[in-house]
Amino acid sequence: MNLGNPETARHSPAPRLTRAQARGLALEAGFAEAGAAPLPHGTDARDAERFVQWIEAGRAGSMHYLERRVEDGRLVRSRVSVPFPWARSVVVCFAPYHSQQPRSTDAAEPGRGWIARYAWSSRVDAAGVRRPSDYHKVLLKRIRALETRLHAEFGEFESRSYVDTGPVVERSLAVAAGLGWTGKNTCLIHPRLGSYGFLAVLVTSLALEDDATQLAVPDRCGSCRRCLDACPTGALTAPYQMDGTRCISYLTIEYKGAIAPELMEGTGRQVFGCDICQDVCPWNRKAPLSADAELEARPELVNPALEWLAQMDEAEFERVFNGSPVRRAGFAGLRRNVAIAMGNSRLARYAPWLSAWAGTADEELRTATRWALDKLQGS
Ligand code: B12
Ligand code: SF4
Ligand code: SF4
Repeated sequence: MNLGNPETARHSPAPRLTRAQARGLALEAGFAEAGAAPLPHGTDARDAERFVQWIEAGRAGSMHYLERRVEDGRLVRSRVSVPFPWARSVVVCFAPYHSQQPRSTDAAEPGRGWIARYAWSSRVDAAGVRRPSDYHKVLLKRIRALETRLHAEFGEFESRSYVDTGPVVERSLAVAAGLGWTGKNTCLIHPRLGSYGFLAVLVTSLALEDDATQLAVPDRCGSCRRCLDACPTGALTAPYQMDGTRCISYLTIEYKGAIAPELMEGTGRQVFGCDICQDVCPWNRKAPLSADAELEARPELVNPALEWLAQMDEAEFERVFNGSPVRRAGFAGLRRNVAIAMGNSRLARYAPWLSAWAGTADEELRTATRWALDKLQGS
């Protein structure tokens, strides 16, 4: 292409991104898989409708950032074109975090809590010390490297890179980009890599070459219902439908406040996030283990003893979880979750911990503690 000759430049069509090119550069940037979709994509209107219904049914609970609207009333996240009218394509990348450690659904000693697998991540630094890592930071670096690479290739164009926190429904874009299908547990399942994986998206104003290599991945859940049957709080209200306000992941990470008794019961031993509907999924049995050196499991976070978490003061919490996704729950939130897990353990040895917390001014901890003490007394 001769961009040096103004005549030629005026008449040659704008360069287009191809799927193969996007995928190749994403893999070079450190992702395990990637796909791309033109925007608006083929199911844009359907997905927008689903998102609107989800929000209007109150499924987002206290996650008010999901409910933001523009002046004309449209939900910001309903379509990529709402926040980014210039968007013409999206590259969606997948980074697996599957590891050899046990599942939350495997038998464990009583008195062990559960921290979601995605939050175990760590890496060994230059001095040989293992440090907590957070996928947001790790993958943002990679998706920005991809963005820089595309700018080197195509010059000036509009672009935005996100990992989790952007105003887009990443799983919807991942399906459109051909990365997998939406499972009945609402997770994006890659046919080879399973669902233990993070998504990162790059929205661009580049046109995508219509190269016809895109094949939608068919829904392979079939007649399976394991996730629906295993969800302890009834958060999966129907296949592909999640009530966020009942999900243990929401309750233990996002929700600040006192949790309803029946949901505390269902929370079981999960003290941060929840893996149950993925741990029972047959597509994660076949998935290869992740070899990502920046997302390696920290052994101490696998089946942690509730005593270890309970004895932490704020300084220790910071020391253990600074740089880790677990920090998002906050010290007070994690302690509330530990109190609930202690109640669900029915182990009388936790009564002194719970009694010591019962008089706290913190309402969320007080409610959880009193409920847990009742459980221990009833056991
Ligand atoms: C809010 C949020 C949550 C909420 C709500 C989850 C939910 N199901 O909506 C809570 C706190 C509960 C949560 C939990 C978890 N989350 Co979260 N979360 C998000 C966030 C920020 C927004 C999701 C959203 O917009 N939800 C609204 C609904 C409508 O959108 P959705 O479920 O994502 O969309 C799909 C389905 O709803 C489906 N759909 C809707 N109706 C119907 C009907 C039919 C018939 C069909 C087929 C499909 C369908 O269409 C969409 C895609 O195709 C995204 C990041 C992002 N910016 O997108 C991460 C994200 C979805 N979370 C992620 C992760 C890792 C988790 C947890 C595994 C963490 C954990 N271990 O605790 C759990 C998984 C729980 C689960 N079963 O989904 C990953 C998911 C990766 C994957 N492989 O799917 C994301 C993409 C973050 C990331 N960048 O990696 N999360
Ligand atoms: S993450 Fe846990 S609580 Fe949430 S839908 Fe899955 S099994 Fe249910
Ligand atoms: S457990 Fe079964 S129904 Fe649920 S997501 Fe996996 S394959 Fe689909």
